[in-house]
Amino acid sequence: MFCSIEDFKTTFKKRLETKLSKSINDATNNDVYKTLGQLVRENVSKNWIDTTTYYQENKQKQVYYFSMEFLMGRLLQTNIENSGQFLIIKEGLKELGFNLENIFEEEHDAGLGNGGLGRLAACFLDSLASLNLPGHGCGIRYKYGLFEQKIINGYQVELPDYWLQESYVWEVRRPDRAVEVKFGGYVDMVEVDEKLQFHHKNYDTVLAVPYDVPVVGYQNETVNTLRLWSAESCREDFNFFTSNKNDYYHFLQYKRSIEDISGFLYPDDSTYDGKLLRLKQQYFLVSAGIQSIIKQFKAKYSADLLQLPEKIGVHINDTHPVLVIPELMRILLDEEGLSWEDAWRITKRTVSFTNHTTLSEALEKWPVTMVKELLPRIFMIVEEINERYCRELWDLYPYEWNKISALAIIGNGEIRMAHLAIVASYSVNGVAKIHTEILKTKEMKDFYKLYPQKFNNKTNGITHRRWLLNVNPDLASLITETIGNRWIAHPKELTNLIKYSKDTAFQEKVAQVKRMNKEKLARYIKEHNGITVDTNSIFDVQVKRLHAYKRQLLNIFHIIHLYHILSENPNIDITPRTFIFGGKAAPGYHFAKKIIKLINAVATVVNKDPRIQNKLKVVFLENYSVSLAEKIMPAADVSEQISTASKEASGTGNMKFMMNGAITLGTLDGANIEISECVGNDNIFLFGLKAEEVLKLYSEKTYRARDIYNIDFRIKKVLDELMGNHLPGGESEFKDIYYSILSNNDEYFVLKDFDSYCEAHELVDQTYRDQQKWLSMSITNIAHSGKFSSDRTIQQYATEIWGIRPRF
Ligand code: 26W
Repeated sequence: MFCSIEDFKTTFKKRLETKLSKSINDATNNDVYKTLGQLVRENVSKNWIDTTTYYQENKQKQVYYFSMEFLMGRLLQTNIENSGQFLIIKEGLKELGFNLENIFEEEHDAGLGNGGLGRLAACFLDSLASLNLPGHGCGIRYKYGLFEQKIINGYQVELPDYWLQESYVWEVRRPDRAVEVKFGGYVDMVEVDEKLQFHHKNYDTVLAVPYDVPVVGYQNETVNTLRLWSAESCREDFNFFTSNKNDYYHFLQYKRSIEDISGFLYPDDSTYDGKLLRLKQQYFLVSAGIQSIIKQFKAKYSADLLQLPEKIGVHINDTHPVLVIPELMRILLDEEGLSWEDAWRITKRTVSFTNHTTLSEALEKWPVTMVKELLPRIFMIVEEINERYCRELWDLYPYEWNKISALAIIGNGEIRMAHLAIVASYSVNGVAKIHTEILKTKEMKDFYKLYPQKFNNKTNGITHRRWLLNVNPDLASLITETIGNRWIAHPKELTNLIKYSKDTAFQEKVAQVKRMNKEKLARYIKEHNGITVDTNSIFDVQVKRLHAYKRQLLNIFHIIHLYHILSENPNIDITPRTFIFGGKAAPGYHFAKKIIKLINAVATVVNKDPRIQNKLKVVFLENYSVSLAEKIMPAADVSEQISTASKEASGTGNMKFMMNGAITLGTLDGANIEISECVGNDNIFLFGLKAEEVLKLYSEKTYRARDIYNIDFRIKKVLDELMGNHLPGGESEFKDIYYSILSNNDEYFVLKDFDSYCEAHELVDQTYRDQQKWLSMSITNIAHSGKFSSDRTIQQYATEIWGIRPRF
């Protein structure tokens, strides 16, 4: 730790000289970033070692959060703030001629996730460490993270994200902790002393090498670990080499195929795609993680594996790591020699599971043939779990074949991963109240009847340290000036702001901060999109993955409608708006990519039409990512959360916006419902069908999108625009969107909710004119956002699911 600015400056200059052979006068921002990153990591090392040693010596339970995705973003700012060295470093660098904010920009995002699920995992790690809780992440060190998005000619183009090009300052490679993961081959069964033994033979071995990243708690001396596994070929490859007739090229190909296992993150967000490489990735993560946990456990508790559930929790982030179940069983049965009954009891009491979606296309089902071939022993175990479980079902529901086969883990030649997760875990949770209710009453209804005690809700949260303290320092200081700094450790205390919601002096200060943040974002937009936006306009933002159910289409239809109104009547009195979009589409998701093109096409037309007189601007920000979100959230006035009710499990962007004073314009879906309960209906703009209404329309099949098209001339005009030749791209560019609405009957009720959405926008427009009212709404949102801190969420996981306690 640096004890003074002078101390920092001296150490920093010395390091720059020794590591990069540069003097301070020659150093670039990137040199400063690398040097500073190294120093900060070294500074947290002592606490990291102490925390790890404490966990090794102390016998308290620890949790491992298994996730295929950790969307960490940048770490320099968090690590500096959390280790309490911000002021010294900022001042020191300033004296050396550098601006710390610019240095942050040098860091490449660790984009090891797609969206909500991966970012949630990152927020959870921050809260675990900040609450001194013994919880660690276990993931994959993908060589390529989520693709980089470029917009060329209005279309999304994907480029590889080689985030490791310039070495990653936060990681420590630990080859001594590497483990072997086995794929393929066959299983030999032999009977020894009337007991069956299983010998896996002729397999391919992959070496899993861990790279540890410190997770620094907020000014509290706790540093937990995010362990990311990388696939490498191992020495035994030599056998391959010699047994394959010295075929060097073949050998290199084989090596490459092994390294490919941790080669890239699958860019699919919410659609399951049964690719063999993805299955390999899942087993690779799970096997490496569980082996290393068991090794550590045995070193600490000798061999009493019956104690495992009291000492270790394994949490699975959606079904992607669900193979932890058969893998743990395999180790307990085959390597540790436990009986099936003991192994099963231990496993069931160790694993807990979160579901993150009800979209049926996202539910993972792996073909039996694929699993059998790639993971022969794992398949046998899943089969045995299924058989025993089906026998129990038979006792409960004799002769009810249909019911039993619907509930089975294996059916129609597939393994249903969600079923396996529910049956073999002790806790199943949804991520917002409505989502958990839908799981209990609809998607997982029969399982809820079987195991009511397993189901519980844990409404998502976000770390207020990153999403308020770090990204919006002026708002954070204003809050501290007003109510003191206890909210940083106890975010619920933000409610103390409520009494200032109507205080005009405070309102003016909040407005001033928002104005400055908007100016900053406006500069970014000018620089990156070449568009000048009016900072007095309402910044109306929808940033998230592109998906039909999230209904970016509803938003852009409304913009086209506003454009029609304004172009017909340029003098109409509307509050100027800047509509900002951002988000990536999965590379194979044709429809989502068309929506990106449509947004950009509308932007081209609207932004340059003189009749609009700058009252409307449309901006699509390229490459939405954690670091871009950090620039957007503080500057937003309106947060668009407009999914078809019942479809968005929770949403977490909604919480980030709210915390920064944006007002939600949303449907009663996911966590919007809880946000509206907290702030009250006067402080949110709600519209659209409710979840029950949506579900009813689906089941009754009475909805006819074409009827709305025929009756509502505004909608007709908007849709016809898609088939006309006003928009760049020509007549056939948007026909798929047009037909998805009219021929495929508008699966997500865009037309049905259009009128109500327009009304809500009218209200936004009117309300914004009354700045006092608007600011009071904005402050009320900030004041209630503490409930959506991931500290609250993690506290609930810790006490209600995992049973772990803080170390201080
Ligand atoms: C296997 C393909 C696949 C990939 C990702 C299937 C499913 C997913 C995720 C479950 C999708 C996801 O990110 N879900 C989001 O999780 C967030 C955190 O809980 C929620 O806030 C979002 O509502 C939910 O869509």
